[in-house]
Amino acid sequence: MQESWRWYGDLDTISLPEIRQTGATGIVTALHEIPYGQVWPRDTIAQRRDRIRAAGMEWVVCESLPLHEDIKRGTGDLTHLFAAYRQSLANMAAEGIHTICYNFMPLIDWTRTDLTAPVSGGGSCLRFEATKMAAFELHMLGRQGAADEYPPDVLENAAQWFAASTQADRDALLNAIMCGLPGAYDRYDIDSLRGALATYDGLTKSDIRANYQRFLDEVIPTADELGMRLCVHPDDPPRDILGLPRIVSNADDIDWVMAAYASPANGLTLCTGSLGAGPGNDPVAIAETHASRIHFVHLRNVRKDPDGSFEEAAHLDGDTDMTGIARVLLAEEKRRVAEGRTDTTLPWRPDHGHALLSDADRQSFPGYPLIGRMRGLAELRGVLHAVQAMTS
Ligand code: DNO
Repeated sequence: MQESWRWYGDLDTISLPEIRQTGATGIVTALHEIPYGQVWPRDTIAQRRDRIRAAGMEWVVCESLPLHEDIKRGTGDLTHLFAAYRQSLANMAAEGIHTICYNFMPLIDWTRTDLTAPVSGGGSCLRFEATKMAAFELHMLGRQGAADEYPPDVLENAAQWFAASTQADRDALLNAIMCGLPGAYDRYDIDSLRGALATYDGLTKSDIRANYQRFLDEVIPTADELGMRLCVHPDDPPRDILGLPRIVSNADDIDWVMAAYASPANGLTLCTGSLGAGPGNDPVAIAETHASRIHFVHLRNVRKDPDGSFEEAAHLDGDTDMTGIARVLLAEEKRRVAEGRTDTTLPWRPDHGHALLSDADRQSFPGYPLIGRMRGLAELRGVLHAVQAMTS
């Protein structure tokens, strides 16, 4: 397993020399400044790679090469968008980057309702509160049909939260929900969000699956030829959000994706945090089933509440069995060695972290503070070393 760390390039307040001190040797990054749908130029990729190399690390995974919304929605003539995606892949491969993470979440990426929820021992974490999500959908956005998706007690709590909330509370909630996308992405206010949601009106899960199938058919053959590995990131949280159908949320969905195009180039980012937030999901079982197609790993833990709320727990706390995950992944690496595969070292990163100690004084992307992530990295490093030693 190779320790890696997400870095947001010039948008990041954490520098490469600081990251080097965490012990990570791999960098996970993207050309966040390039708008969706445009080709990533070779020289810009090379410059970014060389900058990382000069700091003593390697750019090991591209997270993410995002898909233009038209591809997910299946609107218009997509020829130029698929061509641009393939060209970006070719440019990345030419500069030595072969592992590409992306997601197929319509419109918005990860979703939380609180960016600084208190943690009992001090510090803060990201949290998804069913009550607040319902309050947002019903009382701020006024989304038709939202009431049918929550149990009565959550609806009642949502009405109470809204009645007691100040404008500042509501602004903070909108900001938290819209915060999932770093870099040069669209941000919505309530009106523009309504407009954006309307562009998905009438699209069902099977429509989105058909659009995803088309994407795979268009790009996986190229990735195959280039010796690349694409790895889809699961939905976060793994459920429909704002009425938008999500199709990479559970074991059945992932079975579908893997079967939709049977090639190593069509792989999975194992995100234990995203999958772990689904009450019916068993991340260890999913990892076992699809081990040979996992190309990148996000290790994170969550603690779930019965009403669908969850919060990001410390990396070894929470509901997911991290030692079990370590066992599966380390066994998979051995299996790959025995099989003669070349991709025998899985890149992983501590995904998110609590904001701890001086993290609060430093502006970083929500979920991506220095000290909290370094704690997660160090704890997980210990687990991986111990499991490795016990199983070799
Ligand atoms: C959140 C991340 C996601 C992830 C994308 C991958 O912190 O895990 O934003 O990068 O969904 O495309």
